[in-house]
Amino acid sequence: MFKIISQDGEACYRAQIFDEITAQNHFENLLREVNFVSDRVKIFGKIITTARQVAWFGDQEFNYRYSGFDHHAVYWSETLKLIKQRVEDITQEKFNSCLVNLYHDGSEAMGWHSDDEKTIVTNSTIASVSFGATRRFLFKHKVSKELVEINLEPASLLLMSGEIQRNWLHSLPKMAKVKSPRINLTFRKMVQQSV
Ligand SMILES: O=C(O)CCC(=O)C(=O)O
Ligand SMILES: [Mn+2]
Repeated sequence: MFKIISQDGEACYRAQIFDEITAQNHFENLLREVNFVSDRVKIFGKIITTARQVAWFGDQEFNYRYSGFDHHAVYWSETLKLIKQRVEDITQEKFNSCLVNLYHDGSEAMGWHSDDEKTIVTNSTIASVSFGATRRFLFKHKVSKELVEINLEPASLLLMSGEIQRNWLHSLPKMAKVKSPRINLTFRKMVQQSV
């Protein structure tokens, strides 16, 4: 693990939490097994259907509301269970839900945001695992505007914890030269689960 942010919250990065073959298997199984659907987000009051696709998993089926929309989570798939176990072994923390994002290529991205919704336990760790194409990932401090950049490689683990969501934004910028897909999983600790 190496620290990339240690001020006003914490972020650290670890490459290769799975060997190459295991990572490739997880990636292919997720692509095949997960029922990805387009996301709907509100940007400047306008509702947009994203090309990026998502799926929610959790300890139980529940509805998670964000960006003005309900998202339905289903129980962990076998592949998700294996990945979650590895993440929990490394972090010694438990996660009760996961957002899976599929970016078909570098034209798909995620804008500046922080994961500070009321449905997430305040200051809890978010564990982000990536498979497939390597993509840039940026943090921006909300006040100083300081930028921190990291490449999220396949099989890597990025941990965000402490007050990072309160003080920093993060984004996954477009990368025109990336022509292959990437899957990202963010393991989270949610409160308020309504079935
Ligand atoms: O794809 C990524 O690495 C970022 C995903 C993210 O920030 C999120 O799902 O909240
Ligand atoms: Mn996020």
